[in-house]
Amino acid sequence: MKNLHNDESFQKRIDANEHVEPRDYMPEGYRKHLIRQISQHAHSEVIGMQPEGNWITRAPSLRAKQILLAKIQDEGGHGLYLYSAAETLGVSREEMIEQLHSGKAKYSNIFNYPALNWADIGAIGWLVDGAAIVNQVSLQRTSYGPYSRAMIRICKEESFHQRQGYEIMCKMMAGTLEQKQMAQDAMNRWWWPALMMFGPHDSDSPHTGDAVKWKIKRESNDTLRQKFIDKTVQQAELIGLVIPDKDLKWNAQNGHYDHGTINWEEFFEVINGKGPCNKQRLEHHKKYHLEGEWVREAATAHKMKKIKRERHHLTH
Ligand code: FAQ
Repeated sequence: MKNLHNDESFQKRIDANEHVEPRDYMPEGYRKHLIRQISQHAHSEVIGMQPEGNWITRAPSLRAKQILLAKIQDEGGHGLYLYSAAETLGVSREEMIEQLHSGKAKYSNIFNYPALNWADIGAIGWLVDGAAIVNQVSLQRTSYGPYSRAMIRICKEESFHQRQGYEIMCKMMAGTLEQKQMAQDAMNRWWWPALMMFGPHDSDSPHTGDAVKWKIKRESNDTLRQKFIDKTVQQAELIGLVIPDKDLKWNAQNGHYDHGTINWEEFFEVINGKGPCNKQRLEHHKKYHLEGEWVREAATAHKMKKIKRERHHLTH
């Protein structure tokens, strides 16, 4: 069945749960969808280093600093796996960065909010990585081979990140009244944007239809959001944090938590460039991208020399 060049045989492969590999036939829409999603995912990992990077020098202990440093380095690595996975679809790293800088490519809404104090580092690890991992565990079974394999590696590291954040929240909730208030305040600010990370409701998500048909998405935005809510509410209760949603309640009939209305107006403003930190995040990325140009040049020159040397060995 492999490599038959038409959309019907492609869909048969998808229905049979086969992985699609870079040289296999794929419909143009499938390729485009993946380039958009994987590059946005990669940009999110890299831009996501900024709110936390800001706290490396102010971590409250050497232990906390080492853990945070390792976590942020992991995020950079995740970005690299994902850029490489997207490159297998025929887009270059330069094009993807250019699309990020021009605003054509998005990155996750969540990284446009500020990390104001140490409790925010706990909330990011616990809620943001916690939401990311629910989505990424599902994406391990995505139909595109390189994306799926990148997700398997990423999930191993992401579960450590979630625990790092939850540990900070646990410590603060066992601390002074002021620390408890800081943790609750961080929870109040990060909860709703974390729910938005899963994207619009299924009924308002233009890409879900194709994504589910092609098994790029194995579960819908709402299904994943619900999974995240169900497991996180219990973790919050365990340490005495209150979920900032007066409509949140256990629904014994369907075995899930019902939640209040998400502010989609805020979501669309943020993803369309009008969040609290959009400008700052992009300017920072552009500045350091420019400053790193000599590194890229040197690395490319080194690579070219190596290729020439290897060719020389082969032909002599
Ligand atoms: N933010 O039709 P759908 C992390 C856009 S990794 C911004 O539902 P789709 C690790 C969407 O692009 C976090 N935009 O779209 C970490 C589309 O607009 P477009 C990143 C969003 O693609 C932790 C429009 O809305 N993870 O955090 C968002 O089928 C800590 C309509 O939406 C991923 O990217 C959003 N949240 O589903 C790092 C996971 N949601 O492109 C550092 C992979 C939707 O047409 C520190 N991505 N939009 O202009 C996905 O699973 C999917 O792309 C969704 C969106 C679920 C995000």
